[in-house]
Amino acid sequence: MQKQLREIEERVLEKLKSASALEELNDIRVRFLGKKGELTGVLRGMGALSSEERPVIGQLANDIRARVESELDKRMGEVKAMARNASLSREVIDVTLPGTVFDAGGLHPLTTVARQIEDIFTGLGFSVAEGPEIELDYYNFEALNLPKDHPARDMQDTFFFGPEMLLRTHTSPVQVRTMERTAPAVPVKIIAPGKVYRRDDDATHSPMFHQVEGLLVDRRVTLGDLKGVLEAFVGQMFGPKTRTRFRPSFFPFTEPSAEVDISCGMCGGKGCRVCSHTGWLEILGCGIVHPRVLEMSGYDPEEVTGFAFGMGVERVALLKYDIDDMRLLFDNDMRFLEQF
Ligand code: 2U9
Repeated sequence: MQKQLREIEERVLEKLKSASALEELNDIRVRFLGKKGELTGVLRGMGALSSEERPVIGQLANDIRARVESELDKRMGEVKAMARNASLSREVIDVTLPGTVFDAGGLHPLTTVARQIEDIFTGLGFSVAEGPEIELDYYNFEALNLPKDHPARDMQDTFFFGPEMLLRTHTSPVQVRTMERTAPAVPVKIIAPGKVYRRDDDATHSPMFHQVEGLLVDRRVTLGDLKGVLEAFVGQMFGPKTRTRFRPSFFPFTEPSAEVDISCGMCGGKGCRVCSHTGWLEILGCGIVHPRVLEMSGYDPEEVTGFAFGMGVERVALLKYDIDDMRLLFDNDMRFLEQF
């Protein structure tokens, strides 16, 4: 029996040496050490041995089992390491190959300009407020002193969904909603950037465009405050040498109202193609908030006053970058966009 055990041991160790796959090693484990394995089979026959022989053979069988198991584990480790190395060498990366070049993305010029405008006003202490693009007639018109039959409603050809719902034609409803929420507390000092919609479509108008409007309501706000804020804005946006000009104008929601021109950056005010030979470029509208507008949103016009302004982001971008057709901003032609 001793001989038989030694012979099994020799054979197993031989097989282990030549095995090169995990499946082979598992087979060997089952065939020799398993419940129906060879070694187990031999041990079952130990009942026939004498009581002197039994412990000797038992000891030998245990030693063999231990040796085979340890050799098996060792080989398992080696075979696993070999498999790992083989897969690593298949995955070798040739770092000398040319890489894949990805084009870096960039911001759309409208995004850049909108953020610049926002940064300047937040730097002056304004907060950013937002609101819905689908609005009620009340917030877009009524609360801004534009009742149903008001002729100035025609200034902003509107997309209606029904008698009371529309696509906002300006971001002013955001200021109205903010005042309603805040009244009668002061100050209200916000800008409202966002998309607006009007039935207009040509080289200088798009049916969807972007506005940034501003509103400051507080005690004793004056036209001087409005001029100071807008001059600070123009200086930062178009350069400190840029001059401003306030021309009287009309809006139903402000009184008095003005349009603001800046000196033409192309010719320095001498007159050129860009400024239609006037030396001036119109960039925004503004005014002192109409007392009725304050009143409708819960403020006492005897206690507080306010100023407001509004500008088209596309218009500012056209002026800043000397672009002559607004549609270029919406065509998504990379040859155009890559220039910014
Ligand atoms: C409230 C009160 C007053 C916002 C204002 C303008 C003047 C203005 C135009 C500029 C070019 C619109 O994009 S554009 O077509 N806007 O001239 N906007 S005052 O006045 C407000 C707003 C909200 C409660």
